[in-house]
Amino acid sequence: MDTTIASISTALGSGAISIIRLSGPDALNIVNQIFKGKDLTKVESHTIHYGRIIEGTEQIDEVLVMVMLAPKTYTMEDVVEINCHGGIATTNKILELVIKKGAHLAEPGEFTKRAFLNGRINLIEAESVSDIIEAKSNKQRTMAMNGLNGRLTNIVKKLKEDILNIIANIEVNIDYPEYEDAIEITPNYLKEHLQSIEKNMELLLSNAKIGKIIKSGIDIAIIGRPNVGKSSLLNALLNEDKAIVTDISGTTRDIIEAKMNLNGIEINLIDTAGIRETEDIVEKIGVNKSKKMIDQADLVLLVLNNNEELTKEDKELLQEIQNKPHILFINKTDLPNKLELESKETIVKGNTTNLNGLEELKQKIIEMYNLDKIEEKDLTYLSNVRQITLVNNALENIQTAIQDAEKEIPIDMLEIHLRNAFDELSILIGEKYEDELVDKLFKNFCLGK
Ligand SMILES: Nc1nc2c(ncn2[C@@H]2O[C@H](COP(=O)(O)OP(=O)(O)OP(=O)(O)O)[C@@H](O)[C@H]2O)c(=O)[nH]1
Ligand SMILES: [Mg+2]
Repeated sequence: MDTTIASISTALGSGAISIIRLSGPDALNIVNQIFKGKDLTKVESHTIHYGRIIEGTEQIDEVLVMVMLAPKTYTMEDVVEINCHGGIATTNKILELVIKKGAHLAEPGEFTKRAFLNGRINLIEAESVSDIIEAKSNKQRTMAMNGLNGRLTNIVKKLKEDILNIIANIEVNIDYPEYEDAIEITPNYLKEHLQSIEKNMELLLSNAKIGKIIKSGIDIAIIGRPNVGKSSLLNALLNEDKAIVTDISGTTRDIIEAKMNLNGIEINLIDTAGIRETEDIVEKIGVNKSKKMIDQADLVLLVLNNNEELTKEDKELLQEIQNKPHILFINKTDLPNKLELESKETIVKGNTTNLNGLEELKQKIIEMYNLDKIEEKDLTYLSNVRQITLVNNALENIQTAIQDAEKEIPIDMLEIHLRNAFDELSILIGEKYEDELVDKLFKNFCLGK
């Protein structure tokens, strides 16, 4: 980290202003060489200066330069930000100049990585920075902010503290058995305290499901035989003519995706090719994609035709979705009923001709995922697979320790699992880390952050 890095921090394109950011020991010197205005090495920290960027005698742009000296900066290093006119040519030109003067082109996420490595933010907070940038809805933004402002970190730290307390008491019991005022670690004491930690971890994990919904939305695959009205349903839900609808079986050949919003949650609707045996090569590929979607989607919306008797294909599909979260939509209720279905499943009846049953369908989805109960205020959730996996690992260790306590296994053996759980949570916050993993994590960030 003794190098000075530089990058364009704003989105590239036409805009009023672009920012080129530098961080590192030479940031000031580098910018000073191409800046005509005040001597930047002599100005106070956290000040802004008007001047011109020059290359030899040529003026490149009229700019404002922000000088922020270590350690009170984003990276805890000297940071200089050049605010120039927006647009690709000027912004790239200034970046090129600072690179010529010795700055290294920053990798994606490298500024935030430095903020982490220099101890200004922990890993949860660093990941939240990326989430804030990616946030497209208010709920996503609030959730990311609760990662950045330390709410999620505090929950994890409290868990760590609880585990550490038990470890400390075990140590005292082992090392100083003669101390009478030490808490005696009985299997019951352990069970009681570990179960409370277990409960809190389980809560964190079950809430993570809400977190995933807020962050990635819900993928709903519309599945069914040809001609039952899948594409019509997609169009009706979107209130737009997105997919081609005809009375020819096998109209939809490929996956068609579209987004709608339910209670502030993004719903990714996926219309698929009608599933049937076919010799048509193109249709066959489509049918295979549809089948794959049954596995991949969060929820399957199986469409049946009210105006036809249940076919062999319908029955196979009903069988296939048994172990997936699903809703049955019985379409074409404007036509005479011929379908008989013995089922206790979640069924919604309606039709896309008069748009009957669509509100009920939306309501079912809302109920299924408790979308009406997601509070805007307290959205403190684990926000990615890394975080969920680590809490899961910690939980497994706690559960093993509980079983050990029940079997009255010696406490020094049991303590190993508590230390493992503690370590997993340390990795979660980034108090313990491997360089390679951290490198990988920040590579997913956008450039300039
Ligand atoms: N009467 C009636 N006809 C409908 C309804 N929904 C769809 N249809 C008609 O059913 C036919 C097939 O509709 P699509 O939406 O293309 O069916 P699909 O399931 O997407 O068919 P594939 O793409 O071939 O798998 C069209 O002629 C639609 O107009 C409905 O609710 N009532
Ligand atoms: Mg279709």
